[in-house]
Amino acid sequence: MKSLQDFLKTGAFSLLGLGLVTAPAQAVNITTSSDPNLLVNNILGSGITISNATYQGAPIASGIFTNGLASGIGIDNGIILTTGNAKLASGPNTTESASSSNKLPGDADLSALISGVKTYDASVLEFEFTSTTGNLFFNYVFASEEYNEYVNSKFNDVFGFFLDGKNIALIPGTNTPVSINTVNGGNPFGSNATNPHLFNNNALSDGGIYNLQYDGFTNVFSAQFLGLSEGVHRLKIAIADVGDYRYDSAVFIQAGTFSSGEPPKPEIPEPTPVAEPTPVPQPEIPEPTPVPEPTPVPQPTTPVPTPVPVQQVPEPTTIFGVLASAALGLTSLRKRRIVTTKTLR
Ligand SMILES: [Ca+2]
Ligand SMILES: [Ca+2]
Ligand SMILES: [Ca+2]
Repeated sequence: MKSLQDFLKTGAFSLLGLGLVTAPAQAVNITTSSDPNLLVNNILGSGITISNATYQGAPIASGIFTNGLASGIGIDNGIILTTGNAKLASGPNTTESASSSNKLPGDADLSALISGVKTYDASVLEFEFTSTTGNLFFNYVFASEEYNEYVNSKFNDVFGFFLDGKNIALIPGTNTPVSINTVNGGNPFGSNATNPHLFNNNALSDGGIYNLQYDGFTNVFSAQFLGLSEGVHRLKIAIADVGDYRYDSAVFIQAGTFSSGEPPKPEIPEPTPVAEPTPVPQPEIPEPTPVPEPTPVPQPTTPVPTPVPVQQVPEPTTIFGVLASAALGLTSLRKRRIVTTKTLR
């Protein structure tokens, strides 16, 4: 038997997908692209040389983003890889089920990270690189529409940065992969949370405040590896839906931070909520001056004499009056008949 969550997943539909909701001015701007060299060159920083880039996934699932700081994700520009349609990332948050089912397969490496559940709609960017220092760093944010209602469920959308086959997308200071079930605010929001200090809630029903479609996202994390051996290494950036094709997830990677030295932290602000709009000052409307009550005119004290009642003389009844009344009565009857006939028809 299907669980309630399965039912809700398949029964729900995306208003955006049906074109019933038009998102207003975008906060984060997305230009979709599946050109692997364009994507890799965007994140390329100092001390790294890149070659043999490939992209596998839906053309609409990845691209370039700009204006990310205004949306509150903490990274201003870079590349985005999603499990659906990258353009759905733009705020405001209009639904808790923004989805694009691209009907593409998952990824074996990602499936291995979350054993037992199938992956779908994978987007994979792979390339080879060398590092002048033997170290590797880059900054990223993971976001998902699966928050908060599918936290701690099997719909645990997954991503990974596989450095020579080993995932380095880990919660800082741990060996735990970053995912919905390892970084969240709980389900329901506020209970049974995991690493909530690393999570930013944006779910509509739980008081989301960011100008972003995804219902939740992580802080800015730094992926890193120190002490690479000399020579060419391989990085595979991959993200996929888990359990079904629905409810997009995304990974944002900061432009220019894929480098051999640690990117400067102070330049990466923590996500900040979208500022409240400044209220437009209202013109001062003066209070109306009250109109003084009129002074009552004193009534004369002399009593008015009561008029003598006049006897009512009845109008004389004439033959013409009788005829006229009869004619009017006939007219009224005809009108009613007509009306009645129309009603019956
Ligand atoms: Ca949403
Ligand atoms: Ca999908
Ligand atoms: Ca999903």
